[in-house]
Amino acid sequence: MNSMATKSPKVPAPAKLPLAQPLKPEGPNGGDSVVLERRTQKVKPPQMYQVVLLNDDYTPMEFVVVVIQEFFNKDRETATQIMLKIHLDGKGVCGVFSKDVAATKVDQVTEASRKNGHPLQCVSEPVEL
Ligand code: TYC
Repeated sequence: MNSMATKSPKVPAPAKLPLAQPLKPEGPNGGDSVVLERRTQKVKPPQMYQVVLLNDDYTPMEFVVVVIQEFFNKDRETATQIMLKIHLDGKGVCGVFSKDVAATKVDQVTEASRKNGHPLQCVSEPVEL
């Protein structure tokens, strides 16, 4: 006897699944998903360089303040604070730049200092991470 043909179901049919949802997803991401693997990061930020002025006994304070204002775009108050820090500690950072820009700052400061007869020393050094 064919029960399907003669009997009506005793339990209601389950609610139909939404059409968009596959009945049998292929794996945890479904059928058409792209799986991204985690990789170690390859792109690092570029090494930056701090431009440092060194103290000496001969360069006038006023000249150093003007140099810091002109070449490192500091206002007079900030430039004065940096100059005094150099005077007291022996050295001080005037700015942080890419390698090429830092080298240009060193050249500009050194040239201006020699032209004016001052022994002011300016160097660049890689910023520690
Ligand atoms: N020590 C110098 C003076 O007493 C001033 C000075 C400050 C020089 C900073 C260099 O980088 C310097 N005249």
